[in-house]
Amino acid sequence: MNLSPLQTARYEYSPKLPGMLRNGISEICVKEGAPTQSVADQDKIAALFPNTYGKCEITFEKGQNTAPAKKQVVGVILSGGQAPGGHNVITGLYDALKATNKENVLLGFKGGPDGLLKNDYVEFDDAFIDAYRNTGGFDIIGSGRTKLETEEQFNIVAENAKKNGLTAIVIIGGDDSNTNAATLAEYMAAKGTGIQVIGCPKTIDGDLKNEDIEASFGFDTATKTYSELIGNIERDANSAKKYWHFVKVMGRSASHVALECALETQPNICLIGEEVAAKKMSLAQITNYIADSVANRAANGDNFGVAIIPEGIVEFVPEFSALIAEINELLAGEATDKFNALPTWDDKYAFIKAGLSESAFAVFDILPAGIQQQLFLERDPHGNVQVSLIESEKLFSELVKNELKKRKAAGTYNGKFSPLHHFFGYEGRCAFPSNFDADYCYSLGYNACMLIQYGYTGYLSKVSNISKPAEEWVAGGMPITKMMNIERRNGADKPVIRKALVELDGKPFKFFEANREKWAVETCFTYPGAIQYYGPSSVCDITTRTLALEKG
Ligand code: FBP
Repeated sequence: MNLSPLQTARYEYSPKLPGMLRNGISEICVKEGAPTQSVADQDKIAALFPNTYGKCEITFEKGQNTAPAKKQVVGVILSGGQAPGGHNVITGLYDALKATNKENVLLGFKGGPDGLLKNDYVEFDDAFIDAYRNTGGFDIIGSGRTKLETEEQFNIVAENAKKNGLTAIVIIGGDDSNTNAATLAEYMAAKGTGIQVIGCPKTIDGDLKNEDIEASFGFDTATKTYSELIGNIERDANSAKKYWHFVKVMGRSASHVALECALETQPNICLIGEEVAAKKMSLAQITNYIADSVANRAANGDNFGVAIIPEGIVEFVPEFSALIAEINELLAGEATDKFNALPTWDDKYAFIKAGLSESAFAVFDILPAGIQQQLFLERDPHGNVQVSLIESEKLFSELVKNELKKRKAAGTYNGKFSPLHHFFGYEGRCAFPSNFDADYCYSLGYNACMLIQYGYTGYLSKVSNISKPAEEWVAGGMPITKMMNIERRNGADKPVIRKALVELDGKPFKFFEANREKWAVETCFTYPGAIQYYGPSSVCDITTRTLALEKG
């Protein structure tokens, strides 16, 4: 393998563990806290998880390790979208297993949950693990999005687990994957398999957090990577003074990534989906909000700027979601074939006009032609519009352009508007983990081993107090059922981990809200620069602005 100088250097990096895990395995004891309850729907969740509900929160402390000495054979999977630090969860888990007992075994199941279903795995050894320490990506074993949720799938997983003598399974994933981890843990307990299941909180989207989980891993590195790029674009914009940059950033649904990047870079505009939904903002209102910034800056001679658009924005615009729901209905069943058979876009347009309600068509009609076609041409296998593929950065720049034309005609605007478009998503998901993510992930993996050794199941590996230096971090575990409630999914009530959206009364949003009026008109850009791995701790170990504001 050809190694870059940074990769070679990162192999040597020793991730920092929480203070209580630093004295060696024989010096880690466990303290049980109070029994827990789910965040809502307690009776229903308790009934669905009779074997794993209501368990105690646990914290590790310095003290004599009293866990039973038992050989562990652990299986691990990476599930869902890539997030920087996933490799370190595995290396932390491996190191802790080997430090506990050299005979312990770690199997990596390939391609996400599919690996467990197909019994496709690799056994890790030192050389294998060493090649992935402190590196980005999920290429160590790959990932996948298959959902583990049916009884039939659980039977297969249990069979394969038995075949390999597994004592525990570690699932590294987001809210859906950890919901499935809780269900699998319950299944394994109900069947008396003795196989424990532990989850680890991953996602760059930052929406797997709550009063127990302060941050999902990967959010720190991904937002730092996007913020570096946005800061560079801001500086280019401020140098050339001729472009408005519309930057879409990942985050399937929640706007945590957009908000964090805005806090890091102070752009002129940042849309927050949760606010758009709460205020029931229309496309016209959002367009006017951006156009006002463009016009006010133009009045000061600044015909340039930067706007951050969250990937999930359109689903939060009520009239847009209503339009999408109608399109999905319009093309249900055989209608899709009928639509596809129409020879020209004009014929298709007439079909759409006849099929949509007046209000939905009014929204459709103001969309740029490219977006209109995208809504009908790119659909998933069920015929639904693929909202994540909608180029919302182009949608809003086009709507703003049209609005500015009107203002020009009315004599209320006399600037120049040249938009450029960017989408930052995949660029950040496999970056070398920041020191924070390298340390946090290694600790989550190490901690997962401790939970296994002490016999826990249905727990999420938990490391808290993470806005402080690693020495002060607190390691432990939380029953996954504590984070669950009942939600409607695909027409049925399902127990799921509650997804965390941006809180409009939370400190990060409040800070943004208090400053954005000034940022919209003045040039207040800040330039975070590239992630630093070596140098003063005040530069290299800082975590996100979101976490710093949340934790005061
Ligand atoms: P997870 O929720 O699995 O962590 O993935 C999040 C994400 O990175 C989103 O930000 C993005 O919308 C999506 O994955 C992209 O998915 P894919 O990798 O399948 O294109």
